[in-house]
Amino acid sequence: MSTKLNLQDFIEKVKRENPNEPQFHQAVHEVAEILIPYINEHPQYLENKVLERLVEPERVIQFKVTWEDDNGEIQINKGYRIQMNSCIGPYKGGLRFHPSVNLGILKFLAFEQVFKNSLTTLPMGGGKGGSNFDPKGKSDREIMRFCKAFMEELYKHIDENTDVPAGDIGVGGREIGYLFGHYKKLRSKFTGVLTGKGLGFGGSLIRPEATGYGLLYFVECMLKEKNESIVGKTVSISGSGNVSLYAAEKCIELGAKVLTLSDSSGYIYDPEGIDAEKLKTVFKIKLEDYARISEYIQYYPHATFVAGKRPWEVKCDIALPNACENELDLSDAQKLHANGCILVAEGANMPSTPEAVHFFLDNGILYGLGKAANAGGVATSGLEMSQNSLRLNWTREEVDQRLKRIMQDIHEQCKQYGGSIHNNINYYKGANIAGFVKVADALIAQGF
Ligand code: NDP
Ligand code: 2IT
Repeated sequence: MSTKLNLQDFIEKVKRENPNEPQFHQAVHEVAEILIPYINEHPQYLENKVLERLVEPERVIQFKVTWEDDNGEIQINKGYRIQMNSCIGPYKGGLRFHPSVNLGILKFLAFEQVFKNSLTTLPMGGGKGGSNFDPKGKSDREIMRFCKAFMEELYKHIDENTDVPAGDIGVGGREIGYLFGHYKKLRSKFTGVLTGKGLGFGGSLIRPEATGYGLLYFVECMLKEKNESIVGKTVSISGSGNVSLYAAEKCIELGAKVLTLSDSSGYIYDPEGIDAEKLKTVFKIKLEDYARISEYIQYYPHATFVAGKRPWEVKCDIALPNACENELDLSDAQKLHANGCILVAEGANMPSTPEAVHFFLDNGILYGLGKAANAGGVATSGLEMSQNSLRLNWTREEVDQRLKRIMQDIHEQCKQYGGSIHNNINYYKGANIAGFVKVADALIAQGF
């Protein structure tokens, strides 16, 4: 008979064994507070020490990235790949290029990815990687030289059946192109080793849009459950990157009114709504000019730019935190609630602090956590892998339909495992348990 797990003891041990990794501790705590009561009632998970095994990465790769900037100066960065868990498929997860990147941040992201990928219903394990390289202000050639130098080491550890990276913050289509080109050169192999590739060389239609679109498909499911519709709802979005822009596009298409977008300098507020025409301008600002979101008010002077603030003070029906971890804290959650917000769904990974999460749950705000709500991105990466294996390209409609079905399926899993809290589906509980069960059963079946 195994001793039951105790949350406090478990977290203390994780902290002791993984010092100085606060984001990893936070991600583990979120999962453990839901899973430990469940595991204590299911002896097979307890006896097989499944949770203890899941918090330990299968492999951590850290390497040096040396590259030359445009002034001929040598630059040195840290590169990483966390191969977290492969029991349901090859490691799968993005690469993040951002100055804040460190081991603890990537371990939190890799840990989340294991559960998220399991929820997608596709055969993908979990991983994450990246570098503390800062892409801001770098020339195109510098980005290319950095990507080549990064792949110079990473290529030894990845292939289409082992580990398949993709994009995340600071890594989009341009970077994936350079990384792919160099992998091909080093291995003399054209293979689906990365996802998010260009359409002409193995990429999938809808992959760029998938996280944002998937988020809105999930929001639609959440609202439908409450006999509500998104038509006419006001939406605050943070971020102005890949996830935010396509989330905004889908909001507009579905008939909602998008009020805000942001970046690390502040947010723009357009009281008339950012419509399809204005969003085209934002795409130009971000994806062609690589400029700041504050540029928006040069084009639309009736809008305001609020420097150094986050958009959660704006009155809205729906909030979509789509930028980065811990960007929405308790006071933001309280402001949203006081302003009548009914739903929060996370395009970003762990954007709400634990206090904010519990505030949503305790105050009847519909809360779609990232693991479930933003899984459309990696799900469509999974569909890109399938197409690469088949050596086929599916149509836009086909991929979009599959994405929609996957998001509905994730919603069903949350419903099945989550039960309800304050008359809402408890997505927090449901997503964590549903994601866990599939991985845990596979782990046990494969021995130790
Ligand atoms: P991008 O690099 O395309 O955009 C990131 C956006 O977030 C930018 O607007 C950026 O502003 C802002 N941002 C980043 N760091 C901070 C910060 N510390 N404070 C305030 N704003 C910040 O990344 P993505 O859109 O791809 O990723 C956004 C989030 O979604 C991340 O949490 C990522 O892990 C998650 N995600 C991404 C998926 C994908 O497929 N790309 C899939 C699932 C989740 P600035 O330019 O000023 O830095
Ligand atoms: O956080 C995420 O799910 C991603 N950045 C997407 C990963 C992927 O492999 O497409």
